[in-house]
Amino acid sequence: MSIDPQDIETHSHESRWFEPSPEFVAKARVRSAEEYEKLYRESLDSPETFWKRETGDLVFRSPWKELVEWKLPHARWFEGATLNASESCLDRHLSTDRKDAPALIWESEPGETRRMTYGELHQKVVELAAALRGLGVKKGDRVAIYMGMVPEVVVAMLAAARIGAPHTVVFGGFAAESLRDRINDCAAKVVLTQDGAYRRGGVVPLKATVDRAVEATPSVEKVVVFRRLGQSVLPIEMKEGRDLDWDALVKQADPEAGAPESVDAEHPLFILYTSGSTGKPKGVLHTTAGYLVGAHVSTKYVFDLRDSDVYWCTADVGWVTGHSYLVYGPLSNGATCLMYEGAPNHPDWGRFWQIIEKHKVTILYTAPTAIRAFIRQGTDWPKKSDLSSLRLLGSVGEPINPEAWVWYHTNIGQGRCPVVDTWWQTETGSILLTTLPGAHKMRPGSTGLPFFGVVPEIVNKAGEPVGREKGGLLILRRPWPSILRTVWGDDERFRKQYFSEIQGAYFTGDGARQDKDGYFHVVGRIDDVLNVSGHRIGTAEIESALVSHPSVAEAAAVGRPDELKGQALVVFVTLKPNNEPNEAMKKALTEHVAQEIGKFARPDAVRFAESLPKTRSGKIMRRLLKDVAAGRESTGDTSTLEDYSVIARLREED
Ligand code: 7RM
Repeated sequence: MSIDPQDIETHSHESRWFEPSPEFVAKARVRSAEEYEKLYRESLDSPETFWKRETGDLVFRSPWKELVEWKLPHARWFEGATLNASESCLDRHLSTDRKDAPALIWESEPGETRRMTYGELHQKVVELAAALRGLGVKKGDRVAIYMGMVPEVVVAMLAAARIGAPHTVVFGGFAAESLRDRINDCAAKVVLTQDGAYRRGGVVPLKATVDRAVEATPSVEKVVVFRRLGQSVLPIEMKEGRDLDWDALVKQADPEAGAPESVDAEHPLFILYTSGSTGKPKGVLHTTAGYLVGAHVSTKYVFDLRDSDVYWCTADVGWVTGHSYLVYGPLSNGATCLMYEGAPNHPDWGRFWQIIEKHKVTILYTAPTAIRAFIRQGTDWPKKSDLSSLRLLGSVGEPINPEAWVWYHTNIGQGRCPVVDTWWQTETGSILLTTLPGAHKMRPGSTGLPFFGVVPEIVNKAGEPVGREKGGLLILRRPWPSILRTVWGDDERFRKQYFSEIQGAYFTGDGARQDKDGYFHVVGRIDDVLNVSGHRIGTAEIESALVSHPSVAEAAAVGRPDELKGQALVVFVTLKPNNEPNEAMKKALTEHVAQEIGKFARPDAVRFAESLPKTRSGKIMRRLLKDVAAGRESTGDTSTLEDYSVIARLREED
């Protein structure tokens, strides 16, 4: 950690409350702050009772003997239980009405729709599981998945889980080298892919990328190819002896061989790679029972799911949000999930809203980066569609600035839908900080309160609580079921990264504060916290002040080494259309920040940018902007950067 986080200053003047509507509350699972408090207390004081009741529907083949064992830094949950995650997500619904209810409604980028009931999805998973067994994939072998957003990617994940083979999904935007490194790190035996996918009207050649990656992956024996586009749209080469056609393979398989493997609670379910600021990506390992319980219970309460809901999580399956809230959480709850193949602006910026109207989506879960992009395009787009089916909105991935929150609540939720701002990480596996939509009032920019079983605290470097209205490090005092178990192949890195900073606790890497009402505000990665003339301030605070200016669409704040001040404040700003990036604007924005936060936070430099460098899941990469601001080359992992030309352009403008 580069700075002493002791006194991150708190400058958000947000004090507004928004209440869920009485109609929403009346039907909600948890209807008041008191009810939440009771359940929360139970989850901490009588965890056995709490988790026994809340997991009753998950199908444990044998019950657990010990709820949790916490031998720092290793947690083990539900020891003694055996289960199969695909059985919990699929088989358990077959004896109910859900068998014929849609599990997936798929909207392709060109506009086709496919529906798959729980019965049909189950059938496909059984067949592929049998086929994988036929290829010699055994319990414990790793299966890599490099696909787009098609129902078959869900089939692939659940089929791997069915035979006890941990999957590693690699986002389809990664280049061959990144895919190769991830396959090699976990020594995957089989790669599941597809010929290509539609994206922004073009075609992404996934299979061709796999071809290049597997030139240097000795562990890979077979590549199974789903034909999404067909040979006439995107011709691909199939290598004799290595590459197999998905459909042909599945046809030959004996469905009898697709029975679920019984696995122990702590059996690995998946490895998901997440980039560190330096060094190679970390393979975050999640295990079966704890992860599934975390995803299942949080989905049920945070999204307050009903059988009548059409639930849409816009995240790609290549990210943890796609794993927990597109696949394991909603399917284990028997939900109907919408899945969209393409880009939010194809063929135009109205696409999301048309999809909501067309499929009568009731719950939308998306990211601040998308919301800010929509704001930039204006309110005319959502106005063109009927959004009256929506009843609940969610946000995840970054701090959402109050302006964007209110825009989302007003223009998409039409003032009617609660917004849950959910904080969590790849490592946490499931949502840990949030409001519950029918129980809590909401404060824009705040992620709310701890979810059941979660004990967050804000501390200084010595691990002492800093109290309310003070910034510090966000840590978690107790293990929760879906905590990562290790970094694949590097337990020492796991210990160092998460358990060496604060004695006896999990360190999130985030800076945060609790407001006077106890609501948590995450102000950004602690490495990004700025030290401006002795004042420590989270990037989110400055960015939020900038975005509250009517001309600003998006902003990123970083520090630049400065001999006099220690750190000079440099802000990168993307303007809304029809605004001139000139000196007058720079001055106006500088004054605006001084006004909103204080003179000490007046930026030393304002730089205009067409777009900001982001990860492929939409997070601003401040680390790279810091290098641009300091005029130095970037080192460290850039494989997650969405568009390298953004950085090149920023450097040119220097
Ligand atoms: C789910 C996901 C994790 C990091 C996390 C934070 C930031 C995520 C919020 C947020 C403020 C939120 N996993 N973050 N959600 N910050 N408010 N609601 O994003 O591993 O990719 O990223 O994202 O910094 O540590 S992740």
